[in-house]
Order: sequence, then C-alpha cells, then structure tokens
Amino acid sequence: MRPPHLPVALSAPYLHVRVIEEAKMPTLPTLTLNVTGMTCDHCVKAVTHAVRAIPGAGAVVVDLARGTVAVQGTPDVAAVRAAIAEEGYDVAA
Ligand SMILES: [Cu+2]
Repeated sequence: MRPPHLPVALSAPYLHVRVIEEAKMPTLPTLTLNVTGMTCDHCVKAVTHAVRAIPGAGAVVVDLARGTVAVQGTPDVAAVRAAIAEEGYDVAA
C-alpha cells in the first residue's frame, strides 16, 4: 500500500525500496544497522529478542538477505549495538 502523499512515479529502484520501507514503518524513527553473521531464523529470533528488551525499542525487523537490523523507536544506539554483539554477531561501524 502506498501512502497517498507519496509520488506515484518513482523510477529509480532504490527510491522504490525506500518507499516500501517507509510504508511499513510510517510513524516512528527507525535505526538501521548493518549486521554480519546472521544466517537463519534462529539468528533472527535471537537478535529480535535481545533488541526488543532495550528500553525505547519498538518493532524489530531483521533482513537476513541484506544483513540489516531495523529498530523502530528511540533506543540507545550503543545499547542496541551491544545487545546484538552479545548475541554473537558483528555490527558494522
Ligand atoms: Cu542462525
């Protein structure tokens, strides 16, 4: 679903991806980190559970293919990075 205020004709593929992501997470600020080492559903659950426990963290979306962890809300960034690292995954600088 495309929010009505967004332009309809976006030709660049990366713009299209951004529109889709913004449509999924329309209201809250989102922190996105690049994380390596996540390979399966277990990793998704471990990272999601760890990050969700941080104060201020809302929905967590792990994208295995892209190696990203997106966190809604306003959690402490250092706490998010530490929580992911404690699960055994590497967070890009
Ligand atoms: Cu795994």
